[in-house]
Amino acid sequence: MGLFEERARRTEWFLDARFGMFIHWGLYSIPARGEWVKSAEKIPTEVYDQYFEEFNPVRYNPKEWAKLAKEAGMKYAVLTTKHHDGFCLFDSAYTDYKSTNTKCKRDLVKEYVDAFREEGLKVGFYYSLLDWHHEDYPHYGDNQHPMREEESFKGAGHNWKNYVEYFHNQVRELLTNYGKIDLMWFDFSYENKNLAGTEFEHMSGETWGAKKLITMMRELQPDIVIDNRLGGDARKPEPDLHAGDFVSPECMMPAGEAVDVLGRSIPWELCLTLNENWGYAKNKPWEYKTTENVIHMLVECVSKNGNMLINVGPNAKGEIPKESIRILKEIGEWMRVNSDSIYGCGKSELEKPEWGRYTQKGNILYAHIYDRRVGSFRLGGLEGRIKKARILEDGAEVRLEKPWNGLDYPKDAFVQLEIAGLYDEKDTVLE
Ligand code: JFZ
Repeated sequence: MGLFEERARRTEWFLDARFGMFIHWGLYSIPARGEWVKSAEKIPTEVYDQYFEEFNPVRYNPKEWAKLAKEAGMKYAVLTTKHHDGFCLFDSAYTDYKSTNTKCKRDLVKEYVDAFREEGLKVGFYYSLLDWHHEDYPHYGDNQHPMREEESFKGAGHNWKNYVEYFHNQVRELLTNYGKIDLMWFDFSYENKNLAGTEFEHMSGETWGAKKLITMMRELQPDIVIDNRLGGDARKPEPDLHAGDFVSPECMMPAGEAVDVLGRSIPWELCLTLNENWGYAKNKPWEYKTTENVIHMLVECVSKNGNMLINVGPNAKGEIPKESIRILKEIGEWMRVNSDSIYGCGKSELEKPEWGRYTQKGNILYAHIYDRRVGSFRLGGLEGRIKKARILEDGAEVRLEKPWNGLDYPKDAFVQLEIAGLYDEKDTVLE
């Protein structure tokens, strides 16, 4: 099997799932100004260490997180096992900078894995390639580290090989000690100019020892789905070994589906904050996105063959913010009656309509109607092809008017159209 086919096989559940929970949690939940706070405010290590001394999430109960994710209709989750600050939420043998050495003494990753598994959700790990704590990670003159005045990468005397070995070892731990792991989310590759501005550091691909890393990972967890932030080209007909199984657009909605150079669809996932912060931040209620907005973005992703990962940033006590809980529960209410138009669905063969979005699964076309029209509702390009039309939420019949194929519909109704005559029985594969 070629790498393209292997990717397709591995990502089958992922494409079916469409919707997951991202969890950014770590020491930075204490200052509550986002996960970049150490770098953004140039906080010296000794000062940041006070959060390590203090960390004690007494109300951490991942079973509640898992229940919430499930209630929202999410099918998988991704937790920051280590973010850029280097703090590990798991009991690693390779560092002291870990949750089991804080007041709480708990392996937070283990409890997360057990809780989400129990709810039947797929389990993923986020792991930061950057590490502002490890002494061999180059703390050079870029915006990745608080000590911007420090020496450049090449001159600094950091033992890069040590760091690579360290993080490979940690990935091995993560993929050995916690049972089956469904997804790995590395973050991130970049190009960096040294202080003198004379050289570029390619913090990507083989700089991370990517091929060796991936080979090890595939041995430990043959089915694991991996993101594309190790670098590598996912768009080649035969994608790079370290290109990953899905692409992760830069926190923005792509214009259309992701395709390789041959025009074949590539799995992708949009990650999204509810409040402009990944790590916990004290947000005002009005800084949150609206539920409707988030649902529309989920639909938009699916209408472009993509997934959506919604972020929550639990606080220092281990609780997901109330506003996030409210939004996720409201999404759950919508999903309870409309998830048929999300799971296993993808891009429709029809153009984006002016009144909303289409998603499609086989010969069922889901019309996500956002705008009320004047008079009856006109569908373009479907004349004579609709066998029947139903409201997805309650199964109610929607009257079809000819010759216009106009529909009477309530605003925000989701009309399930079954299209007749498009495919014959044998030919159900969409292109
Ligand atoms: C990264 C992290 O720096 C951030 O803290 C958060 O974890 C987010 C999910 O991932 O942020 C990025 C990384 C890469 C890009 C954008 C944001 N990018 O490729 O443009």
